[in-house]
Amino acid sequence: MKIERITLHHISMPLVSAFETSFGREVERECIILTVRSGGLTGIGECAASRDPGYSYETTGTAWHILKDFIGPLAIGAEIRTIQDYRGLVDRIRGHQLAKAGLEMALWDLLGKMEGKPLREILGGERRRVEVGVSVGLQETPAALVEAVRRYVEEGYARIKIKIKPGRDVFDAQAVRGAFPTMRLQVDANSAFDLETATTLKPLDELNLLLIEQPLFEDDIWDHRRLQAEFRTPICLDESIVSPRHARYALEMQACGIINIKAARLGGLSQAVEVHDLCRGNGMPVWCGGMLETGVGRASNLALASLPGFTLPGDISASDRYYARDITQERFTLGSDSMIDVPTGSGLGVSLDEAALSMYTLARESIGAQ
Ligand code: OSB
Ligand code: MG
Repeated sequence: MKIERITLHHISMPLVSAFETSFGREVERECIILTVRSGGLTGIGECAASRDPGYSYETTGTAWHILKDFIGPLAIGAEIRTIQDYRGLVDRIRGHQLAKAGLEMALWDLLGKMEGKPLREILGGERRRVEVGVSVGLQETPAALVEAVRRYVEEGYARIKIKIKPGRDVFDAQAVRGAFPTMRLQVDANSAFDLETATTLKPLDELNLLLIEQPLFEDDIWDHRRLQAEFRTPICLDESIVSPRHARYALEMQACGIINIKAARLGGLSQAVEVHDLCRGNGMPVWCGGMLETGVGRASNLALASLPGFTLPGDISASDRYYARDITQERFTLGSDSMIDVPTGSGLGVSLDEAALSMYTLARESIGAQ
């Protein structure tokens, strides 16, 4: 396919409730929606960079710049037959994984539409429904957290993740565990601790948690290896795994017991599948993380999570956990057994609700043919 035109939409969507982590509090979620035209078809992608450089150094501002001034111009007019052709083009751009992943998603959508196949099938996914959980942000008090968790449990979520930070860690987790003694529970620190402060987390080892996600620095795999040696509970890496190489380092160092796979953080679905394959071949369980995606990114996450190595529930909640009105016509709902159906239409299997998209759009810009 020849990429004729790429349009970037910088959007800001109100979350149904504020989402607070160790790196900040989001009331509105910003991201970039990409539409890519080729041969009469339009592919849709989502770049998960958010307003602030909290989770990642990338922001909507840096991703806009990299997409508009570097990735876009490389892709426009290029003959892209496979996703590997696209990877060859963007490999010379250092870093900026979220930006690269955004356009790659739109290309997968286009490829799927050209072939008339759902993304699940192209990626080699086997499941038609995937098991999911919900990621619950920091709340005012442990009691409020327990109440928030209770609401999600009543909605049918069978796996809960709570965010922790120094001072809001063991006590919060104990409160939730006390209220839900057998529920599948995990915690996520988003890099808020160091080796020294992480010693205070030791009581978490008594709470029968599925995993402790990214306690230490995002660029540090070695200290996670040292911490893992002190904990029975599996450490799970999120921020640290920005490429298949980093996944190999983590495996070789035994720095973690589990890896959170996010296509966005890995620079695209193709590298997410590579990490999946590597982990599967080495007996390392993986699960699909989330970035508060719109229906576009959620469709991509569901297709990815249908691959056989995803043996733990993903952070892929129903649309109404995030947004009152999403930008896709399709809405994802929680089914029985804490599962969500994987889309079956060609490509991502979702279409844009243009009115909603324009309502949330702060800026729009196109490059390429008219
Ligand atoms: O660390 O997993 C994370 C959201 C934004 C950025 C990073 C993370 C998260 C979440 C929410 O935990 C997952 C989701 O429901 O999309
Ligand atoms: Mg995380």
